[in-house]
Amino acid sequence: MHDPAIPFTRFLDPDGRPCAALPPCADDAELLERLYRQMVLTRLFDQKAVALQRTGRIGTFAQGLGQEAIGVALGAALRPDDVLVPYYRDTGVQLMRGARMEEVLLYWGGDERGSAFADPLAREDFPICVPIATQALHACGVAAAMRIRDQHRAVATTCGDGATSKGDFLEALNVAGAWQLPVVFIINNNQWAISVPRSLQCGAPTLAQKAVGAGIPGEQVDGNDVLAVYTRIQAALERARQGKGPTLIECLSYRLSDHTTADDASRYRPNEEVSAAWAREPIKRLQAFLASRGNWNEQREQDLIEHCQAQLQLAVERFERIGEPDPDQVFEHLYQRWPTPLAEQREQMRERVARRGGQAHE
Ligand SMILES: Cc1ncc(C[n+]2csc(CCOP(=O)(O)OP(=O)(O)O)c2C)c(N)n1
Ligand SMILES: [Mg+2]
Repeated sequence: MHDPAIPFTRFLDPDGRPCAALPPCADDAELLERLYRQMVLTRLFDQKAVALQRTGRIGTFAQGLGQEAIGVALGAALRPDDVLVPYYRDTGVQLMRGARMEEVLLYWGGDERGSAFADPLAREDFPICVPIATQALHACGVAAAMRIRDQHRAVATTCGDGATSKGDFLEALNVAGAWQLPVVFIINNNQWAISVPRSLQCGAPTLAQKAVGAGIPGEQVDGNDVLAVYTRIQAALERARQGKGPTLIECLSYRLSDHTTADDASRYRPNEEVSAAWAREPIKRLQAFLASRGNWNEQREQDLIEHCQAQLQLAVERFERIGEPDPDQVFEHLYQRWPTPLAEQREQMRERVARRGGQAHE
């Protein structure tokens, strides 16, 4: 839904045809190709991750099927020294920030090492946040630190439509507005919060207008139009870096997949709604636009898919070669001063591990 007081941006219609005056980035063929390639890689990564979950090699996984434009646009708009504070449906942007595919798989395999990004670019980014909306406040903390240090950097934080109903989200908007923090809130409105539809989530026509009460500009973009998402996020990040304050951007998209691999959306979601949403998905849209300008064809598509599959295969092999974590790690980074009962538990665990010949699992 829209609201006359809330700006809405879309440049490409669902068939990839321009429906408004195009922004300068539409002529940047290199950028558009990069966005396209990353969206395809994200989608293929998702497919691979689901296959790994189905064969018991990783745990629960949250796909971003249909929402690839949001993460990829954000990844392209962020500068190396900005900070990303993501939620769990953010593989697209994480990969662009330098998180390695095997790290993302490690994380979803329940291994903390997946959040210790090796790439220096991603090192200051936060790990995936599963507790709904709490990351919005962490993002404000980071943004406040940047302000205090007088740095010209920005923080981007993401969340779902459901997360906007949480107190944490509203408190974060409030403090961001009160302190004029360099933070950009990006809502991935995929229309569902597990089985709760957007229509039941909130009485306001848009989620973007929640910004108004906090004194923050709020706007909507077509989250399936990567040009719109990129243009508006880039402007908001630049505003934040220049000390002009926070922005809230609601990206309208659709969750084409189940909520996670632990969900079966066919139990609560009409098939017709899902098929209608497929007609608006972001990859086909950018592909059609690129093709209309002579910048994409069937051969390039096939080459890209083969290239991505080969990259994925190598990442899975690296992931499977990584040994088990040191069991001691479950006790680390929890307390500044070590509590005695935990010391006993750690000793007991070490003895058991030693009895099993160094294997944490039997
Ligand atoms: C504090 C908290 N409460 C409940 C949950 C369980 N939970 C996981 S995902 C989810 C729905 C979130 O929906 P939305 O914010 O729209 O994000 P989406 O998954 O659709 O991207 C809920 C309630 C949780 N992870 N954390
Ligand atoms: Mg949602």
